[in-house]
Amino acid sequence: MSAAVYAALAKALGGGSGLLTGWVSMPDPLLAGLVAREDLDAVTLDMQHGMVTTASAVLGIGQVALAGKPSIVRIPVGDFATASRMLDAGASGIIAPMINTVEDARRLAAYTKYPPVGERSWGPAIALGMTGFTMTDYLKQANGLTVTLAMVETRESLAVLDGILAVDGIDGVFVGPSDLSIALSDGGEVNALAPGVSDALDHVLARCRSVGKAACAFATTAESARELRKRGYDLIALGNDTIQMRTGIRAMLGVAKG
Ligand code: 3PY
Ligand code: MG
Repeated sequence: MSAAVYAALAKALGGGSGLLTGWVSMPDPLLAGLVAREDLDAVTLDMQHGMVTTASAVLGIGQVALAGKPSIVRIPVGDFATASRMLDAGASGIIAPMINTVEDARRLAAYTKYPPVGERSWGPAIALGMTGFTMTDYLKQANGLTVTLAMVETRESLAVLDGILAVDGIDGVFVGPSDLSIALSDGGEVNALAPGVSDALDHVLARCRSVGKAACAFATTAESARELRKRGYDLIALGNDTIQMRTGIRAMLGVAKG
């Protein structure tokens, strides 16, 4: 991977960029490579709900790089050490779920940004070779060339949104509409398309815009991805591999069975 591919996500993100990321939850790195060859801006490997392990994420980042795309990794809840590790493995972005307090956001930034912004420990084992940077160049540039996104998917998170966005090293937020729908309905429903979620998406976009940080979200349908792009979202996940697999199978079955 070239430094240009590594930096592509950070460079393009912002100002209503409407980037689209694939989302891979199956652990086989070849699937990440397959998704990366579609007309997407990035591929996200999901270590939270997906079955992507540390080893398969590292290999998946390599496959995505071979296809000339940047990788993003969604880490498990609170597993900030894995965020550092995935950046060391060449990920260009980190999505951290359930960032519910300003302290959570500070910890996330600490593990993903080098001093003076954060406390990321030195050791970009694979990223260094992938980018071709000298150690000094990597140290100086990695904070700006990688993207740290805090997930907003609870009432608590919405309540402290401005505080999260004010944390140096947090480049933007990523809305999880399904968890947010559960939270806003007090456990009553999971409905990423609920009106309350839509209002929250508007609110998040406005707050991000006001401080020049990225507004990102997961789309469960193609229509909602298009709608989020129209609203001015900067990065949108276009469903995920399991949604796409089931949709594709059902569509083919529907035709085959008449
Ligand atoms: C959510 O919708 O809650 C997500 O985390 C998207 O993957
Ligand atoms: Mg979620």
